[in-house]
Amino acid sequence: MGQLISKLYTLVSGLSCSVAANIVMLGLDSSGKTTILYKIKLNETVKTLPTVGFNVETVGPIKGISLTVWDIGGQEKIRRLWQHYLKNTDGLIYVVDSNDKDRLCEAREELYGILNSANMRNVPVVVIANKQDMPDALDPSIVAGCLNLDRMKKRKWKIQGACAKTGTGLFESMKAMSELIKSYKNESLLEENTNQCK
Ligand SMILES: Nc1nc2c(ncn2[C@@H]2O[C@H](COP(=O)(O)OP(=O)(O)OP(=O)(O)O)[C@@H](O)[C@H]2O)c(=O)[nH]1
Ligand SMILES: [Mg+2]
Repeated sequence: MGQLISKLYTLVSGLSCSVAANIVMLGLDSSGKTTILYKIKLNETVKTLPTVGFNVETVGPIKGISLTVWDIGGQEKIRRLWQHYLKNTDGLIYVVDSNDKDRLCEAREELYGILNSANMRNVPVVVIANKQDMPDALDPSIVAGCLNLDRMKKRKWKIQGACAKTGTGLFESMKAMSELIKSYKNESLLEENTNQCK
């Protein structure tokens, strides 16, 4: 009997319980979204083609949250489709090419276009200032300034510098996303999920 209880205890304590979250990853074409997705999923630097449609992978759990990340193609002609992916979103990862100074205004306009959607109310944002390996890449704080992130008073956000090719800054970005989601979820929802695991 004692042995059985001990085995059950080992089994139960070995089980991990995580909350699931839906993350949409958007940004202009060629900002590095697909490279990021497969670097975090496979730890590989994949050769990409412009995404027509989407890729989706689940990563984690990170800080107790399993993140299902939807990487949507960012070419101009297919950006109008972004709206279709915003339902039931728990977090937005917005990827910016820190080296593409000519298109920062465009990146900002597209960001606020998404955030104005009713589906994005109460959704936290992690901006990844990607391609920090490029010699002329703008510092994340400058990218934050160009995107007017400081003016987002009601929304929780974070900016993280990264290089998708090496993976630098990607774990930190995902961790920030999990932490922001956690702080948004109300206590009762988290408790409900935790109780289901007990
Ligand atoms: N130097 C450098 N190049 C990168 C980095 N991340 C991505 N790239 C390159 O940028 C190009 C575009 O990357 P993708 O991941 O396909 O970009 P995307 O945002 O998915 O583009 P769409 O699917 O068209 O929206 C590829 O040549 C990548 O190798 C980075 O951190 N540094
Ligand atoms: Mg892509």
